[in-house]
Amino acid sequence: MHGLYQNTRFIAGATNLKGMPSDVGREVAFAGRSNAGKSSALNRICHQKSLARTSKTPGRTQQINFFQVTEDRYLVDLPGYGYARVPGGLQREWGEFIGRYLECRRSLAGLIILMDIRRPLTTLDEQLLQVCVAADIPAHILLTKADKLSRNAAMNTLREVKTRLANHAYGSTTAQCFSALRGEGLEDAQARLDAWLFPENAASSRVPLP
Ligand SMILES: Nc1nc2c(ncn2[C@@H]2O[C@H](COP(=O)(O)OP(=O)(O)OP(=O)(O)O)[C@@H](O)[C@H]2O)c(=O)[nH]1
Ligand SMILES: [Mg+2]
Repeated sequence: MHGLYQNTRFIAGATNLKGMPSDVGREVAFAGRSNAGKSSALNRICHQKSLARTSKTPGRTQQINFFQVTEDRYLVDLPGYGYARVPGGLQREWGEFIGRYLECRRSLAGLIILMDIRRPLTTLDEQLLQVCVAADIPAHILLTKADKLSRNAAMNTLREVKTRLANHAYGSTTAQCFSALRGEGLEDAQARLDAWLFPENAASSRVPLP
């Protein structure tokens, strides 16, 4: 049982940088294409059904939503990118907004990038990885909806993604399979969040036992 995230609650939605909660403490943001499964992953990780709104209609989350885990630790649901039916001008605005958020936000400890396991590492995903490298933000990829593939196929995709990351100088970016539906990969994802949000706990758990 993992209790750290289950009391997470929505605290603010922002459509511009000024509307964001003050930049203190630590936060981890969830980014990815529209419909990649960001909100579903957040809900699963927090053991709540409707903390973040999920939808069959892509482009549903159109603002940056902040969720408070504990006093000054947050999870952040970013608007999805790459939804074709959003007009170009608006897409650019979102891109700029997210870009500025990634570059300016001092409390951002890491980025979870979600990709549908059937369509990983699109051009837009790679652009996001480049921003992470340039801004020195650690990134971890969840290959979502892993339940849509056989275990073998999922593992093959994961291996290919890791090879591509290494070949593209995103070598420090880690990746795993994930299913919000089945809970696959939940513990690994939580461990990654723990390390970014609660480094003090990680440090103490590394103390060797006598
Ligand atoms: N089979 C399966 N479906 C999933 C999984 N995760 C999400 N989905 C479905 O994918 C769709 C999109 O999920 P969301 O969590 O709303 O995706 P999102 O990335 O937050 O989407 P936007 O906010 O619109 O950018 C919904 O119909 C979900 O039920 C999963 O692990 N397995
Ligand atoms: Mg969403």
